[in-house]
Amino acid sequence: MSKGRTRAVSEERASEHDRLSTSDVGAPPGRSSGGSRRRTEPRKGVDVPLLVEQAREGRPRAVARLISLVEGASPQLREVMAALAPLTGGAYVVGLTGSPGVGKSTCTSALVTAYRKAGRRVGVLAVDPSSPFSGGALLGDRVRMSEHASDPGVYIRSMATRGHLGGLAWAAPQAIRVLDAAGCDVILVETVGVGQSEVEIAAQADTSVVLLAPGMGDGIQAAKAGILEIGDVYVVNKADRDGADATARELNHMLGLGESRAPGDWRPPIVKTVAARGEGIDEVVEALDKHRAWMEERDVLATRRTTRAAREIETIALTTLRARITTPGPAHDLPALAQRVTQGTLDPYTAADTLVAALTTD
Ligand SMILES: Nc1nc2c(ncn2[C@@H]2O[C@H](COP(=O)(O)OP(=O)(O)O)[C@@H](O)[C@H]2O)c(=O)[nH]1
Ligand SMILES: [Mg+2]
Repeated sequence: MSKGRTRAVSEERASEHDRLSTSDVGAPPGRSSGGSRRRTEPRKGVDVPLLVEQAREGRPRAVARLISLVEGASPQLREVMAALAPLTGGAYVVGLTGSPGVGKSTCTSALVTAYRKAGRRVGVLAVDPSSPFSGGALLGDRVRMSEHASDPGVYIRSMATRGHLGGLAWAAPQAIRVLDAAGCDVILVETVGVGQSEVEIAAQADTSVVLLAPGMGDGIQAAKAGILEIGDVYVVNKADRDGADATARELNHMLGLGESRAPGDWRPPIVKTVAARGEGIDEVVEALDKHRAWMEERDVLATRRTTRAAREIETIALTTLRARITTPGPAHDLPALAQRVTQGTLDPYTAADTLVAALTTD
């Protein structure tokens, strides 16, 4: 970071640093991490319209602050989302999933390079749904993304869920909206870990990329985790290593086993890459473009996005309901109901009916 810049510029620079250095302080809804309070919970009374305007102009600081409002579940979150709504829908969201160490961050970084060469603005969101802490994996991501740290056409942000159930499902789509409104043409969402949460993230992407690498026992893992169903594009990374062809063959075989495709259906391609050297990345971009075109031709994209929005609404509604259930109101009292169930004077189903009825009248 240069010290010789003008104040305005150095502020921008500082915020670019911010977006990297805050990468592991993402708080789940309703919580914040102590040391980063200042950043994750911007002071009250943020001028949302101004912030949104600045984000639209592509100012990294404004983008970073909007995402912080999202992560910190700011009271102004609703205002932010209302202001962003008309500005979204322009970005193409690509999800990258796969086991830790397979090369997601390296591949993401290489994709950023490719998209930047094509003049596209890129947002990167690295999310860690598996761990309550953002440890080594995200730290490594920062190193692998660092070459883009000073590029004003790239926003990079990491989020950890800190073990908060549903936290990621809740926060990630909102962060994607911020990047979308900020004018990103492409948003790359990298998830760490394998499992259900990863599948959920894939549901938020327009196109899902599943990465594998030779010698990681990935084929079996992939089948177990059900990620063979979510890939629109498969990448066998580390093709410089022995066994890449075997992994690709095994994958091809496994994908074929589950085949019940009609003519015209999408057949997920398998692309071999050496992400560390940027090899095969153009082919990945080509596969992503093809998938996008395929979806647009058939209205699949619109359907996917509507499904995504439905899940998003559902998640927000459930989060709201859960909060109301656990906060006693005038007509409902969960602890009191629980006590009656324990005493045997009420059955849990009747108790639940009472609770649900009370929630809608309270
Ligand atoms: N040999 C080889 N190593 C790679 C390749 N791509 C990434 N790596 C290395 O694999 C390690 C994990 O990469 P990373 O991108 O952090 O994986 P992630 O955990 O999936 O994000 C790093 O040391 C990378 O340098 C590749 O194509 N070939
Ligand atoms: Mg990574």
